[in-house]
Amino acid sequence: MADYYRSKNVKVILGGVHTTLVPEEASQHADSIVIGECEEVLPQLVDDLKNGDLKKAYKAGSLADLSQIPLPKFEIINHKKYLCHSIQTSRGCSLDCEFCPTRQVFGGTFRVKPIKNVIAEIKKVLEIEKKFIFFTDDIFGAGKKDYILELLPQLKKLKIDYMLISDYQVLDKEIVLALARNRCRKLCINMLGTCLKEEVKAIRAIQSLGIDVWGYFGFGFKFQTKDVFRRVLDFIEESRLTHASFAIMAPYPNTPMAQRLEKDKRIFSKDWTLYDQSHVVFKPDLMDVEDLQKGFEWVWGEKKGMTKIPSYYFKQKGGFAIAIRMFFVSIAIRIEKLLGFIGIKTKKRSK
Ligand code: B12
Ligand code: SF4
Repeated sequence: MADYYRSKNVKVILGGVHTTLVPEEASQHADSIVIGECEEVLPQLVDDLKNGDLKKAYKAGSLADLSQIPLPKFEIINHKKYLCHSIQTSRGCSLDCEFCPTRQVFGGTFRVKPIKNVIAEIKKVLEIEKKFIFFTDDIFGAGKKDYILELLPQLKKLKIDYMLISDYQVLDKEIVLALARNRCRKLCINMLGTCLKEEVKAIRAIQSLGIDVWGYFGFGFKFQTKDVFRRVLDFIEESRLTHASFAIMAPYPNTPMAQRLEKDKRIFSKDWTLYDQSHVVFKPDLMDVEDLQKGFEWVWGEKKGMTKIPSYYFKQKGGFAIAIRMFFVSIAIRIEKLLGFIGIKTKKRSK
């Protein structure tokens, strides 16, 4: 696409995760690239563009200070086309997954946006349209409990329904209860296909507090054998997940996973169009390439119905429905002991 536009004399500037991972390659298809976060360098880039002095590459001297990022111009988005508003509260992550490509973009640190800025952003999108909020953080709060516990009650005051992505490694009883008390409606949990009994119990406990749980399953981990697909299906049934999504792990360039597999000469394709998490591009540890590809396709086929997300999933609930739900939550909170299962340490994601 970049080559096409350049052939029509349109200036092409590339940025984002892929460009940051392989800047030399991206550079061959662009007039200029931005490596890493763009906030610090964007004003200079625009000036240079105006003055006909565009540099080949821009890279910020430091990670962005999230307290200085301006309020986004949400009004220029065509909101009718989206089921929910996307809001970001943090950048980076406190975990250390071998396959993760975002470390290079956001550094190895976890940074949060000041709560007053998050609230200002939410108020602004609500002025446009009152609808469901999706927190697009890698891992909401990443275990920064004081931040989470201060933010959540403020979300409740705004009367919004919201969903977020998290991981067993950073969830604990206190956080889950706070989510339930403060109108979190959906919790997407990264799943390694370990399918432990403790995970089923944790999911059922969260559901009993009125939070709908979605599972994001990854395939191709070191410890997985070809029976993982059947086990994941049984796990979904047992834990009564309402929605699941499946991905084949991809060794994105320059990640620790890619370096390890590269060393063992196990990556057999560098065709980036296959790095969509639906194709196997490396030789897995405990199964054949074909087992992984076929197993992944089989799981999607079996769970076709539940992988579609109906738009009513995101409808903001009315006052009466919320009152009823909070009544049940207050009862459910008495069964707090169930939540002892949260915080389970699953096998390290890189294994
Ligand atoms: C939220 C999210 C989603 C949401 C998006 C919802 C929404 N409404 O936005 C959903 C769940 C839909 C999703 C789906 C998928 N996602 Co996703 N997602 C993310 C997540 C967690 C946050 C994205 C985000 O908002 N980042 C915040 C912004 C500020 O960061 P940024 O985009 O990198 O932009 C900064 C810089 O990179 C740069 N920049 C970015 N673009 C550009 C462009 C220019 C011109 C310039 C100058 C600068 C620049 O400046 C920005 C500000 O500093 C990221 C992880 C992450 N932390 O980025 C994964 C991530 C982007 N997703 C990923 C993947 C693989 C997918 C899926 C393919 C998964 C799947 N198998 O289905 C799909 C693809 C969907 C699609 N059609 O593209 C991978 C991508 C890996 C890669 N090498 O590209 C990531 C990195 C997750 C991971 N840890 O592996 N995703
Ligand atoms: S949970 Fe893992 S994959 Fe996700 S951002 Fe953190 S380190 Fe990366």
